[in-house]
Amino acid sequence: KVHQLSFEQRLPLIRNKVGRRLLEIVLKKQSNLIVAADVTTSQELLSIADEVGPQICVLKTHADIIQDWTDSVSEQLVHLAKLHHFLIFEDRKFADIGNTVELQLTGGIFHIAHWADIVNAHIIAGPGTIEALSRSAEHCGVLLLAQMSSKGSLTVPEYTQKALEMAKQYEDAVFGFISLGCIGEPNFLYFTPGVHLQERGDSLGQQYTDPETVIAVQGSDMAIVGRGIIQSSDRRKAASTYRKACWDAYLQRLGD
Ligand code: 5FU
Repeated sequence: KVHQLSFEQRLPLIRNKVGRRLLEIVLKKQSNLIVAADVTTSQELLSIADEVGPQICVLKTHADIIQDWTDSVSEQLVHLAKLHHFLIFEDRKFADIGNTVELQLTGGIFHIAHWADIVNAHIIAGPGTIEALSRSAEHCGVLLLAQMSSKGSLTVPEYTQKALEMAKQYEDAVFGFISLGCIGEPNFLYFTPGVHLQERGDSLGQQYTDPETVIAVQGSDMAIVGRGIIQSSDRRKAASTYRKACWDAYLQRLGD
């Protein structure tokens, strides 16, 4: 199932306001590129945010791999997000019972709910996980993991279908999915990791697809690129190349 509605046409169909804000940014910057800033120091994280910021709609973080995380890091990140007009997606993949998720979201040393615009969750523990996210992070948008890019992933079609059903029950909070392409209706957005222009995979089960296949053929909306950009010697240039490849693939899908 591949949607040919434009982002302009889908914007009013999206119930969650972070999802709508994201599409406004996507349209304004002509960018459906998300960079996964998987580095281990706050200095690297902030310099990547500054370098690729103008090219992206979302910066995806894993706060728990930053060795020197403090509240000041999130403050500086939020500042850069405002400066370059992107949203921040903490890829924490919440997966526990609602009560624990609430504590993980607000407590610890990361205080994710204070600075993340987008968070995500596995559906393995049932709707309590999403209930907790929608209650304790009402200004956040939520993505559900419906499929994963890694080899041997257990997200069989029935599981993916369950993710869709759960999203429909929490449409005020959930505005999209982590999936390999379009798996449902146009009132949700589809985010795909495992995107690379050169590589086919890594030694730990990651599987890569190119932007054109992911967006134009498989019908995904947003491409998530980590090492394809992060490991480049010129990150600005790499981000600009990927932005264009992802946007052209979106235009190609509309034109098909
Ligand atoms: F949910 C998923 C998934 O199924 N595959 C992923 O690769 C998330 N990811 C994340 O996307 C992963 O945690 C990395 O942050 C990023 C991919 O990075 P890469 O360097 O482009 O492989």
